[in-house]
Amino acid sequence: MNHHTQVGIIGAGPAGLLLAQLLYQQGIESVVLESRSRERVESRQRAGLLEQGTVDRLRQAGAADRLDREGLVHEGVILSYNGQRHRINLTELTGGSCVTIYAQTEVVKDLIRLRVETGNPVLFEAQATAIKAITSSTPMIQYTHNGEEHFLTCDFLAGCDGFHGISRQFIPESLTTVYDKVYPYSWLGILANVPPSTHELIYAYHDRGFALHSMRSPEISRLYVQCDVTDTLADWPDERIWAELQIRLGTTGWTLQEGPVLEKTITPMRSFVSEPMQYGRLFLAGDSAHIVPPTGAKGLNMAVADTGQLFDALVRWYQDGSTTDLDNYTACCMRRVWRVQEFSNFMTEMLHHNRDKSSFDQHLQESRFNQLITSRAASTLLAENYVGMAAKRASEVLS
Ligand code: FAS
Ligand code: PHB
Repeated sequence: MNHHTQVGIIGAGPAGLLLAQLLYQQGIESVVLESRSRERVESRQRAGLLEQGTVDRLRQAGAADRLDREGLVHEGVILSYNGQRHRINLTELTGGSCVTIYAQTEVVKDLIRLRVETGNPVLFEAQATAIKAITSSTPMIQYTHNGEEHFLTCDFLAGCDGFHGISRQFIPESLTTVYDKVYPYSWLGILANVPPSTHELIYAYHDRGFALHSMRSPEISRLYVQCDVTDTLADWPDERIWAELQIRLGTTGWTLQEGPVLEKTITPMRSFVSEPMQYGRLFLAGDSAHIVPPTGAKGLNMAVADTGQLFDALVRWYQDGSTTDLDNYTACCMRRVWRVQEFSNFMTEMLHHNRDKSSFDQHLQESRFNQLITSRAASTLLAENYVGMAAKRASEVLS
């Protein structure tokens, strides 16, 4: 089948779905192509923490009713170093900003439901296989759906197909610069049917490895332990996970509640940037252009920030034909992307145990933690980065 739309979107993750909904509100039509089933996309456990900017964009899109009812608003976060805890008062240090715990699975469900309710197509199990005529005014996505070949022409293409998607490959290699850093450890994450043991997140450095105490609801906990890159789930029976969590998160007078493990996954840790984020009428948004280690809780939030930037630029083009914001898309995104890459790297290096590090570097790591708990300036910088203020202001040079 040959068909046409204004904006062709590859990927029904947060980036693709939010872009489609924002465009719909402006009367700009789009088609979302998603290679997996709706059930798979809605059930994949991933991010859990939303910046204020992300919540604002979801409200703008009319997709935040359930988020506003069920999201857990956090005004602080706890850092722990070998059992020594310190609370970063996010709201006090940032003049009122906070973060919200609301799972990516729920964001995706809310956006898909909106898309379906407005009668706009998300084609599930539709695999984009090629992108053509990218530098023409009618680029085309070739895709397979229900065993047949289809061709979608459009004004613009949004490559929202994640790190393993195809769109990044259609930017000529001669124009592309890739920045890549692979960390020597992974995260094992569990979803547990047990109420969280604290009402805020705990990021813990321990000589045995990093651990994170997060949550999904007052009934469900989300926890992570650092593991080796060669580990598999078979190396981590539930008993071992809980034993390590007890040690790494433990502190005097506090008990971590344990419960049935509902889901278990291992995620590698990587920092990656591909520049430029555009070529002709193709624009990348989200993980298709960059990924960060989840220590800074930024992946989903960066995807939403890219989407907002691309949406604003597309609306300007449709309204007055101006290409200024589209031409500046990569430059504007990159300032924010590198600010977030730096913060995610800082949090990852500070909080993970790396036995290959020299003792000198391990002392630097401990000193960074001590600066956070003794310097208001240091903890303010962390708070601004964590709530997302710093990335939003990445272009505003102090007078
Ligand atoms: P996504 O990867 O979410 O979506 C891309 C979509 O495109 C997918 O649904 C895919 O099926 C589809 N697609 C790919 N190729 C296609 C093709 N050829 N045709 C059609 N569709 C195609 N971030 C955090 O902030 N905190 C976390 O704790 C965290 N944990 C994570 C755990 C894991 C295992 C992973 C992989 C990522 C995690 N992230 C986390 C980052 C994650 O949340 C991403 O930043 C976020 O999903 C980015 O959203 P999108 O850019 O929309 O990409
Ligand atoms: C999560 O709840 O899944 C989560 C929260 C904060 C992070 C990473 C993951 O930094």
